[in-house]
Formats: sequence, structure tokens, C-alpha cells
Amino acid sequence: MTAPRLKRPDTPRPATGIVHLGLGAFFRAFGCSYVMDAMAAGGGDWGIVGVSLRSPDTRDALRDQDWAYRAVSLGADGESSRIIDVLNDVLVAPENPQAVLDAMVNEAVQIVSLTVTEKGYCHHPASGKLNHDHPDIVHDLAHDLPRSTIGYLVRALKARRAEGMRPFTVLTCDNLPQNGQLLRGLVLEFAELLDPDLARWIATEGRFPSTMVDRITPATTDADIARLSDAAGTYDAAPVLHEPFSQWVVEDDFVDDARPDFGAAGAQLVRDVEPFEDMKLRMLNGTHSALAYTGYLAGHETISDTVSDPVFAAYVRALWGEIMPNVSAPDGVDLAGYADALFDRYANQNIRHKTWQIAMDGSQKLPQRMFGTLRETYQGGGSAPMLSLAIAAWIKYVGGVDEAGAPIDVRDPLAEKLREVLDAAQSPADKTAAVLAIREIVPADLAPRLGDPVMAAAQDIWALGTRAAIEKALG
Ligand code: CS2
Repeated sequence: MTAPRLKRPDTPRPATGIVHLGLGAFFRAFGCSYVMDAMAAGGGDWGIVGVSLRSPDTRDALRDQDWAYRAVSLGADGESSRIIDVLNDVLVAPENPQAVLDAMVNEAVQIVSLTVTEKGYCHHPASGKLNHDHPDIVHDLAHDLPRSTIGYLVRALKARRAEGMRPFTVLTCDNLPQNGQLLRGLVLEFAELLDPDLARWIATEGRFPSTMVDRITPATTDADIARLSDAAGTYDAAPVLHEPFSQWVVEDDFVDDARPDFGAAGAQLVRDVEPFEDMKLRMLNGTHSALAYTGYLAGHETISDTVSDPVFAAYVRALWGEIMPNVSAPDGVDLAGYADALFDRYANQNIRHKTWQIAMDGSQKLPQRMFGTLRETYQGGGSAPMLSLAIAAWIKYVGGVDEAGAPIDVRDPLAEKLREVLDAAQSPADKTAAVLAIREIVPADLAPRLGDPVMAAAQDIWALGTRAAIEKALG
């Protein structure tokens, strides 16, 4: 018998106050849940219109449930779930870009939040500047109906200005350093090309708070959907699964101070997010990426499988040993305790977070996850053999062939370019040199310093295999 469809609870629906760009599992497991709690505690009309920038899948799955879905918290010793009902609609941008702009140009919408992943910013990861050659940026400068996130933000702000409206606050929730400031710079660069007066208006009236977001959210599988439907007795076509832990640190700088009561929902509202972001990007995301490449190559499917292997458990501790000396702890945070808590989160066997999922888009992720630590380590006269190994593992991974000779499904906007330079080089040393020479990824000041240690690590990985190379490096 098929289970009946999950129904939206019969509670009053808040009017829309937020448009969210990039409605993936992460925001549905994280931001939607904060907004729901904030409205429960502090009221306000902060219903959300979600926008999928590419595929119609989420819209198609949620439509017959009136946009409600189940969020399941997977603890190490049990799970709990609740229904999230803050979405009022889901739009699919490529199907109807005008509808997305109309939603953003609604005066009741005071916040446009986004989780569009690193590559959604259409910037050069090494410099933080807008990539003027990006096909979507080229398109969006020439057409009124955009394709890129930056295009949507600027065109919508332009229309609001023309209508005499206040701008919305742009609330980025992606794992990028000083994400608000970065996005502000990209939006202003694009606006300047379109209309310098508009750029000036955005610069003075617009607000782009930075945020640090943290909740591990593995992709939902068909098996998860089936299991959860059986357990609940109702069929949810798009549940989200997440760890119990959650942290949101938000710079409290919103247009006209208009925002949900995020504080009542457990978010930290602060003046300066940078120390939190820096700690999280380096200690969590940096080790996540390191474990993703090395773990995948060693045949581990998930992060929890990886850290249950004693070699990798020691490896991640050694990585924190390299990373922590250059992290300044935010007020009241003990970095060693933070690392211990991260280890427990990684070890949670109920979270099946695939190494392959985290390995995606490395060219866009590694700069902010690892390069800052490396630069500061070298400046202090130190060395970083564990991070060098992670970079060598990434180089092996993007070569597209695993240690057993099987192909790897590499997902990265620069996958083709990486594969090309790697196929043209023969030895591990040459392959390393070829990748470190790609300036879009590796800045000129860092490449020469990385050369020797990453080449040495690559030689070990190619000769011994990744796991044995780690054992050797651990000594
Ligand atoms: C992960 C992040 O996929 C990835 O690159 O490192 O999604 C990570 O799980 C989150 O940032 C945790 O907050």
C-alpha cells in the first residue's frame, strides 16, 4: 500500500518576506528551520519563496505537499523529525526568470537570502573579483532577464530603485570568507557596468551582512525517502536529513533593521563574523575537503567511514594541529574543544555524508579552505605536510582515475581544464607543477611555496597509495 502524501499543517500561513535563491537541501535543513523558529518566537511575516536556479526537481517534489516537508535530525543515538512549513512557493528560474524578478521586486520582501554554492558567485576564487568572461555574466549584462545570481540581484535592485522602493537585504549563506563583503563587491562591480548611479545607490542603501553557517546536511537518497515514509506513514518526496548541530552567526546589519528574530531562534547576531567564519572554513571545511579526497581515494564512502579508520582519525587530528596555530579563536571559543566536537560530528554514523559529495567543486573551495592557513604557516617559517598531502590527493582525484584504475566522476567547473593539464603531464611531480600553475586557482605568491611539499606528497600518493602515504607522513 502506498502511504498518503505528507500534508501541510493546518496553521496560518505567514505572508512572504524572504526570497531565497538556491533552494537546496542545506537551506531547507538550516535557514528554513531558523526562520520558522524565529517566527514562532518573535512573530512577523517571513514566509519564504524559494527559487531553484537550475532543476525543477525540488519544486516538482514539494508542490503536491503544499511546499511542506520533513526535516530529520540524525543524532548518533537516534533521530527526531519535524515538519517545516515556511515555504510559500517554489519557482524554477530558467522556466520563468520574470517570475523570480517579480518575487524579488515585491515590497513586502525585505530579505533575499542565498545558498548558491561557491561557483554560483561567478568570481575568480583566487582574487575574489567578478569573472567578466563567465558566460552567464556576459549574458546578464546584455539581457534584462538574468541567468546568474549576480544578475538577478542587480536587476531586481534596479527595478526596486526605479519603483521608488527600499532595497532588500542580501543575506548570503555560502561558505566563503567575508561572504557578505565579497558578494557586495561582485554586485557593485556588475551594477557599475550596467548603471553607475545604480551602483552608488546600492553602495549607500544596500546591506550585505556576512554570515557563518554550519550544519552538516548530506544529500537525501531514494533509500532515505522510502525509509522515512515507512516510518512516518506519510510519503514525503523531498525530506531533508541533517545532524543535530547547527550554528548561524549573522552580522547584524539589515536594511531598516528588518529581519526575523533570528536571536530567539538560536542564531548569534554579532558585529564581526570574520573570526567565526575563519575558524569554521579552516577547521571544518578545510578538514572536510582533506578527508573527502584522501578518504575517497582510500575507498571510504562517507566521512564517518573515513574517520572510523584509525589512520584517518590520526590524520584529521594532525590536520587540526597544522590549522589551529593560525586561527584566532572567537571570543569565548576554545579551539581544542571545537576540534573535539568536530571529530564527534564527523564520527556520527547516522550521517552518511559522502566523500564524493564534499569532493565536488574543489577548484572553488580549496582557496578559502586551505590556502590562507598555508600562506600564514609559510610566513611564520613553518611547514604543513598534512595539508600538502590533501592538495596532492585533490590533484590525484581530479585526474579522474582512482587507485584501482576505475574512473572518478569528477564534478567541478574547471574539471575539463584540470583533466587536460593532468593528462598532458607524466610524473606526479609534473602533474603537481601543472596544476599549481593554474592561476585561477592557485595565487602566484603561494604556488612556489607549495611546489616542493605537494610534489613530495604526490610522489608518495602515486607510489604507495593514499592511506600508506598518510601513515608515512604521520611517522
Ligand atoms: C562541506 C560542507 O560539501 C562540503 O563542501 O564541507 O557542505 C559542510 O558540510 C558544511 O559547510 C557544514 O556546515
